[in-house]
Amino acid sequence: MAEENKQALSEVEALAALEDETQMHTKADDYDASQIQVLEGLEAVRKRPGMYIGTTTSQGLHHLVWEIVDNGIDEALAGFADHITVTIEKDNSITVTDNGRGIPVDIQVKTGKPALETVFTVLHAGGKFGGGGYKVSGGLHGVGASVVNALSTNLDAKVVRDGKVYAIDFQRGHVKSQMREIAEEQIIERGTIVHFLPDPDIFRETVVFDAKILTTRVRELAFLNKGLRISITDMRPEKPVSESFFYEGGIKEYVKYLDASKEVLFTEPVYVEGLENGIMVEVALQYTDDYHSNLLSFTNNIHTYEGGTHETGFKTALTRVINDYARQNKLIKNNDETLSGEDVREGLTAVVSVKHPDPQFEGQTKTKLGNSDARAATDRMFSETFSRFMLENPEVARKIIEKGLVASKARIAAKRAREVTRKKSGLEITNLPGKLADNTSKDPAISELFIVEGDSAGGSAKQGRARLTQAILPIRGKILNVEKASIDKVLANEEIRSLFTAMGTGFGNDFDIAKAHYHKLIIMTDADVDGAHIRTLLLTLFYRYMRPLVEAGYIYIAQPPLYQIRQGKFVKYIDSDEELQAVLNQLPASPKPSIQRYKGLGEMDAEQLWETTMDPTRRRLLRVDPVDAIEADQIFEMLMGDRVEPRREFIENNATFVKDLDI
Ligand code: TTJ
Repeated sequence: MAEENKQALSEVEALAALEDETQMHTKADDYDASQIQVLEGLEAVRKRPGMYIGTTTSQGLHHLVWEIVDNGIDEALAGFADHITVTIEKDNSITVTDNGRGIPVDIQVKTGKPALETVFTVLHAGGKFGGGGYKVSGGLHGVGASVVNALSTNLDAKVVRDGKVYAIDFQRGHVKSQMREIAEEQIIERGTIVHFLPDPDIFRETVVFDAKILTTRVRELAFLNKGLRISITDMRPEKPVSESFFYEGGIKEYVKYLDASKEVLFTEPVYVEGLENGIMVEVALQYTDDYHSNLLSFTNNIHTYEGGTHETGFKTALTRVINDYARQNKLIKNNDETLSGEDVREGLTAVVSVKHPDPQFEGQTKTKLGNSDARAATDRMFSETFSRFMLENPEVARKIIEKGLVASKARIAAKRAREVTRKKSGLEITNLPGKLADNTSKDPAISELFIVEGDSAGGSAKQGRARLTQAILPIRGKILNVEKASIDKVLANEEIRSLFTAMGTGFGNDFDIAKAHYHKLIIMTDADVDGAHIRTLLLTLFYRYMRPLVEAGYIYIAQPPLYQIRQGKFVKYIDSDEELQAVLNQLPASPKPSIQRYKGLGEMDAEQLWETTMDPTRRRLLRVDPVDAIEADQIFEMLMGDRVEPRREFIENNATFVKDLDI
């Protein structure tokens, strides 16, 4: 890896001078040498694509788009472009354009080639050349356009400048047609056009792009880069679908978007923007009547899931400014009442976005910012503006502090409740809930916990189960909606407590997935509206209080059948009316098949429940996808919150998703 970098860097150094160099001096030897290096580089990418783009699954496929788009964003951040387009073509190839200066087309001295070729044939060249400014393309995954080229069956690039169009074509990373001026019609006034078709030999799982994934990120990029227009078009449907995103207010509008279905504390989100030591900091925040907080942080447009210095700087400043103001205005009196970070973040929606010239990413997934100067810059700039905001808006300040005080009281009550529970359990290590029928194996990897709606189905499940691996926890009816309850209420709830205890993981901040007693948690509810509601309540609980379980993919949904058809010895379980019709059409007319419709799990006996829903060799479990956190947050708010209008809208707009959830 180090060797590779050195190699790439020497090419990059050559590129650094390119803006001044226009003359062509090609030495045959140099040309051959660099040509060999180039081929070695791109062959390495094709041999081990995972090393460069992480994975060759659908995720890696979509990654290619961002590698190209990031270059256009760099041009926009440098101030030379304000419009980027992304097009999914009919054949699942992608076209990306910007209206910037265009990749340089003149011949460079060191390589004897135009940069337009080098950018696509030399590893890392894309991310580094040009120098200076905030390069998103050099960030987390910025492996460059050459990697995309290596992993595409075909890639062609065009540069439009001074009324001329230059083109170059590649095939699996190799130049197919040298750069030349073409007489083609200009589809853009000026700028760069890159078009590529991912190689199905590399992306074996799929080469089909998901318009939703691309649109979500394109929208996010527009929020993160105010004033930049990004359009996306899907040419595949009969009638092409086009959307264009442009946010004058940037992340301030992002916060409004995130809170669209929520009750907010004040009309406009607070917005802070500043530059210190070359670090650009933007913060936007709003408070809602929620009980959790939704804090998103970004560095150079990369979502820093694991947080980092910018996030810490923001959090520290928020807690300090609010407490200082509260003390100065006698809203809190003594030190006992000091609001904790968690208290002041209850109901908070915030986006923190920094642009750093040299970001250091750390952590397990390299999504944690490590630069300590980002902490100082964010803290200073945010606290200055936010304390002024508090002074100028005393009504809002009072509301924020009152909300924090309520949160603080609830948290203290919850802590007491927890201490009492601990004492009660005494020396017993496992104080498992009485209703739980545990499995006999102590190996979590093979252990499954069924959460079963109703005592009657719970009884059948206990009888029918595989004792070694399957544990049963019956729950009665609707559990508490945690979306609308403070933490002390949640912890006081018996049903929820027994679930936490059975899982063994603890909850909230104390949550430890390593302690999970079961690696499969299977929700088994009736196939009706009530069952769907209970399932959503449970999913909300897992999402808000045991999120790592969701992210680890431990949560499953059982699928009990709707019908049983019987004809002589023939027995079949059926999931839908369509399937029922299809099977009936295939069966001989006599003897008349008998159809049983299951209204609920409770109607099945132990054996039927085992056969249809629990037997690992026959059941069809749905795994709950570790959904994108932002989207899930909004979906739960929408489905479980107070406001009806957004819920209706959501259901109308997401008919398929909702059908899956049966809501
Ligand atoms: C480099 O320095 C001289 C002026 O142009 C700079 C440049 O490279 N600009 C540039 C690159 N604009 N757009 C790109 C670009 C756009 C896409 C969509 C893809 C790629 C690989 C580069």
